[in-house]
Amino acid sequence: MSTTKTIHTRPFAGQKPGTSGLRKKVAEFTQAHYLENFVQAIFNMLGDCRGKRLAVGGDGRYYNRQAVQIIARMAAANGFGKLLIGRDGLFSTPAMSCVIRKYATDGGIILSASHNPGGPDADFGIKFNGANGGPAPESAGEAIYRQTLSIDKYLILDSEDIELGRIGKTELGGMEIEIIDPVADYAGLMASIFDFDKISQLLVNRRFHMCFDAMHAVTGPYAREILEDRLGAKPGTVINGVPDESFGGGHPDPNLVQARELVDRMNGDAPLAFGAASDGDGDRNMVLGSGFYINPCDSLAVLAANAGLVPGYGEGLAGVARSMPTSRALDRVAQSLEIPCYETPTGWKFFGNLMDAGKITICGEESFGTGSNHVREKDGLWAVLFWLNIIVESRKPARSIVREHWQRFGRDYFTRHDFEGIDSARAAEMIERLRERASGLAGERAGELRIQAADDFAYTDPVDGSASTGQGVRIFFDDGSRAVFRLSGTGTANATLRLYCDKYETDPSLMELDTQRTLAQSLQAAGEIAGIAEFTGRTAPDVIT
Ligand code: VG1
Ligand code: CO
Repeated sequence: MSTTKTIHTRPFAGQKPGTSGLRKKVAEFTQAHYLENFVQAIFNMLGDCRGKRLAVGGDGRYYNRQAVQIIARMAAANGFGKLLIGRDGLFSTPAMSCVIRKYATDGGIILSASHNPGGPDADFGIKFNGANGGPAPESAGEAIYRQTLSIDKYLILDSEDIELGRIGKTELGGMEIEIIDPVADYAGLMASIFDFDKISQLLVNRRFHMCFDAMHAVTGPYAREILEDRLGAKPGTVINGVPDESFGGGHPDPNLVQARELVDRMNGDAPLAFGAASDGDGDRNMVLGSGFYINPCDSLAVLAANAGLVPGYGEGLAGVARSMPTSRALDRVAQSLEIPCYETPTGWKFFGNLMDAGKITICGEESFGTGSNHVREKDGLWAVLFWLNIIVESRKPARSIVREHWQRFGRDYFTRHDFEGIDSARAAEMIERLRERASGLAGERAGELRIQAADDFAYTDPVDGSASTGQGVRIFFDDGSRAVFRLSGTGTANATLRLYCDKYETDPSLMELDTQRTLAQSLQAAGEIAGIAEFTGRTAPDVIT
């Protein structure tokens, strides 16, 4: 017999969700009561949980399975009616969004710290998605945080672990548990959007070789089933496809630095036509053409411009959206399609309302995240399939598609410079000082450039009117370039400063320039205005994307 226990607890400081849920070191998460407090705070925020239905799963990192067991016991004790769990405790973030929507659960809990490294000495994370399948909006995040500040007890069942490896239904303390295949529903959704027959013809073609790097994270089983099993891509197309608790010791961050193996293969003896990588929880993607890096801002714009080639978007796009630091390449596509383009703060939680209200169909971020209203999350594999569908319909390689896009719309050169592991107090001081000065910067000279306008980005949700302030300082220069400063909200130690920079070019003969050189002057000016060297002690960024 299992019995419900009431455990007395005390609040932990700092359980405030960031850009994408709560992320901390594993050592912090595994302290007695730490995870439990946060989970109970989610349940308290939801109110009366009796009879409610919840989906649970994660990216397979260290502590994923234990966390699923704890959540199951707590859900049963709190009176939930049903729990849907991905087999082995797995769900990619987009698949979770798909499952919440398909089975109309009251929400879902995703165990992931996305691209942050995994393992006993690395990071863990937890995020709550609502009934629409999307990340909890800021107001819900605030409500959860308030609960964590006053929590004094949580409910948990005293019971054996449940079997996570076998598909089927069981019961725990009166709550139904159903273990489901984490891939099937998602794969079915992809098949309903894209032309699988045509993509399959491309992938079985002896001359078209591609590689998908799952980076030892959750996308492996998804990519294998969809690309290799359903679409017939050659065995071995998916590399690093078995989820590992510490992601093979790497950072599952799809960029040129972390996805080294993919990059090497792209440039190897047998050149590949197309390459892609996804992050820890499968919501972000990097796509590469043959010898050609595709900037995520351009990728987003290309998807929007070519959506008409994909069956799922044949009826056209209602509108599009991008996060503020993302380049304005998307805006140019929207203008030509005569559809609205929304500019939101960083993080997927701001897109959900726009999608629910039918205002946008496709959206994305500069950080390798793109998605559409098929779910309420960014979706890495979806973007890869989208690209393949465009390639097969246009009969052009990825590289030509991007080049032709630039010729038609002009090119937005874009880069992001990350200064990692910097002192949190100094970083906050730097941003604070920029904020205070922003409104007075217009007209000032900075190196060779003059500042045309500057502000501290604020956003009012056009659907529910909620306001979000302090979302990044923007500086617009008189040569049409733009610099943006903000601090990362996904790290677990110290601070990371992100400096984003873009510049629009319309001269057809200037479409193939070096990005860093093209943006050097603006980056230099931005660095001087903010005093990056002075505040961070750094003269160069740690990561450039
Ligand atoms: C980063 C990215 C942001 C993305 C977020 C979550 O946030 O910049 O665009 O939405 O990660 O992505 P920040 O606050 O560190 O800049 V994921 O794939 O970690 O869920
Ligand atoms: Co992610």
